[in-house]
Amino acid sequence: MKSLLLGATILGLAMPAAYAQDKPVTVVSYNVQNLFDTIDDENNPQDDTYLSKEEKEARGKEHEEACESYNEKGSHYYKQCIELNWGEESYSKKLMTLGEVIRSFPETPDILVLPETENKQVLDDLVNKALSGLDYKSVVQLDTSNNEHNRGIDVGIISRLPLKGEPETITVFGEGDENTHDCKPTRDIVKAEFEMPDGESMYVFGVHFPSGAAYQCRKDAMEVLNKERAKLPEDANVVAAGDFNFNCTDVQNGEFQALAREGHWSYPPEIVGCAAPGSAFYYRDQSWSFLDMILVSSALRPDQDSNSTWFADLGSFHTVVTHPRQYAQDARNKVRPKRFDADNNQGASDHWPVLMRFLRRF
Ligand SMILES: [Ca+2]
Ligand SMILES: [Ca+2]
Ligand SMILES: [Ca+2]
Repeated sequence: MKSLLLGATILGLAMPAAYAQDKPVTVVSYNVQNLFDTIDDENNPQDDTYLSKEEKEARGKEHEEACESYNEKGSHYYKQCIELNWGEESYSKKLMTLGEVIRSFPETPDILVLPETENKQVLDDLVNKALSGLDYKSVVQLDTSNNEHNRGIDVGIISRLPLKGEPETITVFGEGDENTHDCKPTRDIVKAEFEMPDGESMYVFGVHFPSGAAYQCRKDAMEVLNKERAKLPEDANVVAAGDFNFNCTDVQNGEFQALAREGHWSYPPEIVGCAAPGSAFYYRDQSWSFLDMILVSSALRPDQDSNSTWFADLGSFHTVVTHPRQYAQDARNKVRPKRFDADNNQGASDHWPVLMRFLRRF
């Protein structure tokens, strides 16, 4: 009798183990701050900023004229176009630093959305050289964004999960297209469908909306995303991740929230305002913003009826700041993201990565 009881107790204790979580699927968005290769893309006048000093000097007047064609003479960007020394050493250091940062995460991402990548080659280099052995088998970088207005940077996605179907890009404001607020072409939205470990589909939109004062264009870009999301079934697993560029004022005045509601997106409770934490820091007004976010469709809410076997742990959303190269500090010892500086090859990016976990429903 005693042994029977004991057996029942052990069984009883063992029960909850059946409910233990499988490994979560982790999504990270990381704006990698101008990940350019060192090769001149003949179709892109603007990648000439990212050449070695040696190459620029050899080109002489021709290079100066190229710089002047897409930068106001005397401006910061003009100066950068003339002076930046983007040689093999800087490129390699940048690549390996990003790899070290990503490897330092307690959990390396299953899906990694990467705004500000020049072309597929830089992502292949990242995966093969800096992230080798981590099993990133899906590399999405369609290199379609307008070069003239955006330096030729695109949003890329790498993943351990297999792709389903062909990824595609959505033009946000087309060249020569009429749009309400005269917005210039911006980075294309990239859309990819991945196969979750149980076979379910997960749609990922990678975004990089207009920054800074282009507030109206940022809102219009979000409307484009909302329209694309509406083309997918209401009960689909959908994630939108990337650099939305909504600054903390856009959040404080409720503009971002209104657009998120319109697109039926849920977002993490950390998205509130201008105090820390955030993924980017504005020195001018000393404020923090989650320019980088991860939004999810209703089907991924744990508190809503859903046929999905997955849900988003919205509370798991946070910055991942795990490597010394990610840190800059001011005189008062306050920390913020440390941008990569080609002069000394220090730093990583002017953004911190953000992470969210996706778990199996009980
Ligand atoms: Ca290039
Ligand atoms: Ca070029
Ligand atoms: Ca490109």
